[in-house]
Amino acid sequence: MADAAPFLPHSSHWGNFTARWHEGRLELRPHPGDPDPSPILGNMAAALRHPARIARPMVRRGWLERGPGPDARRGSEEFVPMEWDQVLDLLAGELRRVKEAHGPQSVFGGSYGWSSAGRFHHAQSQVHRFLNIALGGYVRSVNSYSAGASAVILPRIAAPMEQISRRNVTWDAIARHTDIILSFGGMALKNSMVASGGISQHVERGSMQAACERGAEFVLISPLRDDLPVEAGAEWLPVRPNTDTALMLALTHTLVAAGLHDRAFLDRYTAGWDVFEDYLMGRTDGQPKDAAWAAPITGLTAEAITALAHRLPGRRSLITVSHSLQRAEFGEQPVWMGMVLAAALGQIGLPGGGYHYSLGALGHTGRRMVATPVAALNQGKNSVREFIPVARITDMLLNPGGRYDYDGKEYAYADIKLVYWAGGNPFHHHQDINRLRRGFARVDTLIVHDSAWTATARHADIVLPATVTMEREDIGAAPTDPLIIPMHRIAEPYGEARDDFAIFAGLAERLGCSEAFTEGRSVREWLAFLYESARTALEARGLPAPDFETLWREGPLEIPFAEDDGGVLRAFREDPEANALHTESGRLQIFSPTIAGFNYPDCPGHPTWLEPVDVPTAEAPLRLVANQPATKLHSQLDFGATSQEAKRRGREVVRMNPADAEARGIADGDIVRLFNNRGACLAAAQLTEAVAPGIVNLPTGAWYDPDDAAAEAPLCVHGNPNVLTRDFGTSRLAQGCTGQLTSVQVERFEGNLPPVRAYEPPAALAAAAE
Ligand SMILES: Nc1nc2c(c(=O)[nH]1)N[C@H]1C(S)=C(S)[C@@H](COP(=O)(O)OP(=O)(O)OC[C@H]3O[C@@H](n4cnc5c(=O)[nH]c(N)nc54)[C@H](O)[C@@H]3O)O[C@H]1N2
Ligand SMILES: Nc1nc2c(c(=O)[nH]1)N[C@H]1C(S)=C(S)[C@@H](COP(=O)(O)OP(=O)(O)OC[C@H]3O[C@@H](n4cnc5c(=O)[nH]c(N)nc54)[C@H](O)[C@@H]3O)O[C@H]1N2
Ligand SMILES: [Mo]
Repeated sequence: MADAAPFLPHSSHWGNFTARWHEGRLELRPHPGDPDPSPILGNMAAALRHPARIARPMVRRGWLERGPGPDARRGSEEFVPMEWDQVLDLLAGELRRVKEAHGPQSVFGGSYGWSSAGRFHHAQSQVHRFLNIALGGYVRSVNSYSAGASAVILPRIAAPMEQISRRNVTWDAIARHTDIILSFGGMALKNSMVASGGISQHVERGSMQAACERGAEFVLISPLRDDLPVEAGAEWLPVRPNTDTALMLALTHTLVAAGLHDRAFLDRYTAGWDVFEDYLMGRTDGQPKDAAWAAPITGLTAEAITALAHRLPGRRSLITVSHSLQRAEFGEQPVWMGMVLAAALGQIGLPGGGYHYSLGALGHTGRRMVATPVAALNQGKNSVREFIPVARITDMLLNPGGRYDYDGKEYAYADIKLVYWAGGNPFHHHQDINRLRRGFARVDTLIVHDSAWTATARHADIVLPATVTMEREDIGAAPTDPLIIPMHRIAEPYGEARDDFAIFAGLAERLGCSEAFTEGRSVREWLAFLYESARTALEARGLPAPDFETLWREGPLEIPFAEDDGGVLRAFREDPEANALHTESGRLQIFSPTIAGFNYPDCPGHPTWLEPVDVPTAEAPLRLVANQPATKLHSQLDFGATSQEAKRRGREVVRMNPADAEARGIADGDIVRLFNNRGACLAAAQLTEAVAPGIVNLPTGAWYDPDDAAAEAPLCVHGNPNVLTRDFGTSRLAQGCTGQLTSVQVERFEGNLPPVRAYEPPAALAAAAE
């Protein structure tokens, strides 16, 4: 290789960059305008040639020999390599069989997952489009693992989640106006590193520092001290997990008892305060929700709660509630109660004040929107009515025809024969993985596209190797980022990997719908087509609007932000009649007659303290916080350098308080076993005072690596906390994921340490391929 290739622009969910593949190595430079680039970029190099990559199409031998059907051997049988033409014929035949015999309502195509940043090769959009066109539809999933409860409760009590989470208080306004920020669940910088579709500037650290230097006070309410960066200068109140609702009630009670709540705001902008106040003050149940009541529940002192309440009124206060609080039993409650506390303080809709759900969870929040977003791929029309709230997947697979409640109605689970997944990793993201495995054993056929041998790929019947983002051309854009990125190809595809689009185009051809699927466009032509909507919008506003060829040649295009208008809450505050909210009263809903009318004991008509079922017991005395990993996005590129450097002896790190470790004879660096009655996993212990006593913190993301030979129930030897979490909905209202918290015991692991095999291609594969 004589001339070095040029650095070309590309993008990832954790940041824009330029890169080149040079002498067998990836050279990568973060976007030069990014004040705080993410270390997750360090995982990118491994993406290209790691042995965990899937090199060719593979079919599970048992499925080939015995045909489609329920099979508990999924995940432990060997694979047979196949040529592309052969495997596409086989798969097209299976899709035809299932469609004819059982109809599209027997195909689950929810395919939840983050996949990659490019807007065209967005795997989930590709699967949905393909299934709609080729089969007429599929059983879909609604809402997300991120915000299952809020997506349902927020529109009923305030506004659609996107409005509250993305078009609300900005970091600029916080740096300038906010006096005190009560951050429930924190705003860890590890989280805001990530933004779907890409991000060019990580502004959170600088904004928090600017606010702090101006004199803003940050109060962190969280079991982990590092849920706010040192730059925020926060005071830490280590609340007991899943008791925030009780704390918020007590703060509100203290305000009301002292006459410090904003009655004028409540009268003008809210509905149902009176009903709620009867509950708050104990007039309905004889129990005032005061600080003395909340102290033993939350693990804080009554004095600390009262003192905090008195710091709030008369100042520009901001209440932030993280996604994590609602990824737990009764997750609707803290989201709702956080809004009510903010309403009682009367700052909602003012610059830098009020209520923000999920601020800092992603690099999308606290920003302005861009004026002209790039179009998304049209997914076509789905004729199938059946759906599930996304985290009910195992329930559906195990109980065809079973009834479930959701948002005021009753539904039945579809009878699923075929599951199609591309761009997600349910063996990472779903709770109680050992149960999920039993669910997947029930279907006829599981099809997975991925670039690497994740546990999901290992459990599939047909595995198709997908390119990684740097192996293809795409267009990067997010509605909260000012750059449109022409994403150039950095390296040739690994092995025989193909783009998801190319795989679906090959299947569409075999199923007689090639033209409908591709619309006769090449990849380049699709990119130009998606970009065109943004270009014409720019042109209409008299802004620079280069054509696609120019964008492709000249690199990232900066487009202007829309003004910071404070979103719907500001508009509502300014004129509550003209800008009424789309809630049942047109106002902020403190008591909801509609929700009360559903008669759900797990989600009553106003925010309520409900005692969680999953609390520590003698057998499982510690609370596990299974939060997002700092060194990767979910399970993606777990084999990358940044992720690997943070592991110890190849295992994910579980952090715990030194007192809890000492009581168990655990030293820093020891391999420990975390267990409860659902499962067990190994991890490496790290002792730190940043974790409150009684808490252990094992983030998600380590690839599930079951030692099926283990004497007891399967043991994940690598540290995936989802073998421990409980597969149960937030409530009958939203049925959201509750994976953030559970109860466990931890002990030193004695005996022979089983090796981590998570990144080795399936063991029998090599033999079969020889
Ligand atoms: N216990 C617990 N569990 C949780 C959470 C928690 O807090 N606690 N958080 C939940 C949340 S918020 C979320 S969003 C989920 C995330 O869960 P997922 O989105 O499923 O996680 P990822 O690891 O990002 O999975 C993406 C997969 O897509 C693959 N991929 C990437 N690009 C492409 C592509 O172009 N084509 C194809 N075919 N594949 C591609 C990657 O290799 C990877 O395997 O996890 C949830 N799970
Ligand atoms: N680096 C990185 N960033 C990410 C992701 C990733 O995988 N990696 N995933 C992205 C995605 S998809 C999403 S949805 C967001 C998720 O955003 P979040 O759900 O907010 O993120 P988590 O890290 O799961 O949780 C944040 C913190 O909440 C605290 N917490 C947990 N339970 C409680 C509780 O009951 N009370 C209180 N007060 N605090 C509690 C924990 O200490 C935890 O560190 O993150 C995004 N950002
Ligand atoms: Mo998420």
